[in-house]
Amino acid sequence: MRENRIRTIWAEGGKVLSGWVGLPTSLGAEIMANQDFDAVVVDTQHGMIGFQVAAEMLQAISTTAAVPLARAPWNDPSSIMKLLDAGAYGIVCPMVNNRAQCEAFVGACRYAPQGYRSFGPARGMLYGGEDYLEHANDTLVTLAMIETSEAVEKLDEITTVDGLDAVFIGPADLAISLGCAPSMEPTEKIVVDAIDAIRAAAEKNGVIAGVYCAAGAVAKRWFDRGFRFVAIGSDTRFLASGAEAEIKVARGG
Ligand code: 3PY
Ligand code: MG
Repeated sequence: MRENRIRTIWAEGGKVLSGWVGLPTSLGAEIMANQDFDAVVVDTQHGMIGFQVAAEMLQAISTTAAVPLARAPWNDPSSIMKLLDAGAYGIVCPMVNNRAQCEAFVGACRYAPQGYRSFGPARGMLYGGEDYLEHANDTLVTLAMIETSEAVEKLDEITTVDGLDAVFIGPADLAISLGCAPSMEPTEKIVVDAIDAIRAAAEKNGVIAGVYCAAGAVAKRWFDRGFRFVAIGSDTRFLASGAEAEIKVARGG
């Protein structure tokens, strides 16, 4: 089976920088994947993306060295399994709040006996290879989003679930859940402390700590603080900020 570069980078002690796409376009996904990202996440939760377009976007990302990942719309086995069948090499799962939810998520990504994924990896096998069934459980990566106060209270039970590779912080939902305004780089002590606790629990229990952010400078700060999977969002923001910057220059402002 084709290697999952994310696993290789982690095994070497390295850091994974991921892109994040929410616009429903395979060409857009291909453009992002041709930049120097290690991976690109197709966001089917908040992106304007249905399943068919998501599958085409995964195909587009697969023409590059970036690892194709997807965020599921919810912790729902049917959408998780369809995204894996479409060739996602890992799943980011929103709102994983306790052990039972984490086990349900990880189990949906693994074939028996480790999980309960149903077999039919139509595109997964094209991308991964003929021996997909033998190696998928050890190749695909699972990233559980920690973005509620309940999840912060239950960090130990979540981060000790067998087969979980990483936790991934959604800073906006986490801030809201802790009574603060949503932010891509929260500064309130209660949220900063929660983020530190998530990273510490991940490290203690041998899973990778990841976080979403909206700027390269913030991504660098997270890497410096020990996070080993950072996603910079997103295609929509890059499009708007690129246009805004050029317009400002053109208008002499
Ligand atoms: C959050 O910040 O809540 C996210 O889910 C990032 O996409
Ligand atoms: Mg969120």
